[in-house]
Amino acid sequence: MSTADRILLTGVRALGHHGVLPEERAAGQEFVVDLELALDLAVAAATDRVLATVHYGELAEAVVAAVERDPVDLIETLAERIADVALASELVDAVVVTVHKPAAPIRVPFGDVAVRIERRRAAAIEPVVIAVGTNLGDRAATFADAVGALRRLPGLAVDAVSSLHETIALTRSGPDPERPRYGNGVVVGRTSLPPETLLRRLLEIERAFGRVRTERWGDRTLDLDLVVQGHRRVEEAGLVLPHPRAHERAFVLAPWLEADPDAVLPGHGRVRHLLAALEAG
Ligand code: PH2
Ligand code: MG
Ligand code: MG
Repeated sequence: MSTADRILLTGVRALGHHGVLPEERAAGQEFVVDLELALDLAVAAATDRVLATVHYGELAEAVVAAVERDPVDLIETLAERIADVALASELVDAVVVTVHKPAAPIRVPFGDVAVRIERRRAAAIEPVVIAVGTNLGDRAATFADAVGALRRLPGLAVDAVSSLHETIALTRSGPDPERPRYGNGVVVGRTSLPPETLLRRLLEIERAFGRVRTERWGDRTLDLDLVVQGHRRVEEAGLVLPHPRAHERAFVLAPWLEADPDAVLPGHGRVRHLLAALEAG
């Protein structure tokens, strides 16, 4: 399990009718459940809000309900059912479930019998669009190398890459033909990373290409912008999704349309139409 934080809930007891033997089905017996939940507890600690974590009282009651439900033959099956209960909270990354059956029908003296399983949430795969811009140095080489770095990024699969479009630098005061021209391109792919993590990786790549952030809208060796990720709407200090200016930037829309002719910018519509409107206006 990757998250270091844990919630431990042990010795939850409930009566169930699980087992292969008819006597077990009829009489029922005690099952004892231990849970180890892996989830990030930092937000709960910082906010002191139970909504930011898993309420262990509610979890315990859900476990008891899972044991008391319709009988199954195997404690393996019961353990799987309980793992699903624990993973029902989106906050939980992974869970270890131990199901003990201390009164199992074993014809020799024994201490305990149990199964233990570990299950983790499958990472959601979301489509993602990344805009690339460069207007200092060898722009074609920078673009090719940046795409290479993106292809090597764990958790990102690159599906399509536009060609490099030469564009006039857009500055705070409008298009400026005196500034070095930009090479702009777009990479379309899929990711299992949360957008905050992906953005951090993009900034690391920018830094590896010698990007220094001096003035906003200034010349840059490499700019990697997250344009959209799935249907996510994010409004944080360093990250807004979808990108708030993508719809009015031909230097994003034109390469994007080339990489994905069916592209849609959530909240604004088809990239094909947005670009046509920009070029007409
Ligand atoms: N990026 C900017 C500012 N201006 N102009 C062009 N042509 N292409 C860009 O990628 C670009 C820009 C800020 O990121
Ligand atoms: Mg940018
Ligand atoms: Mg940027």
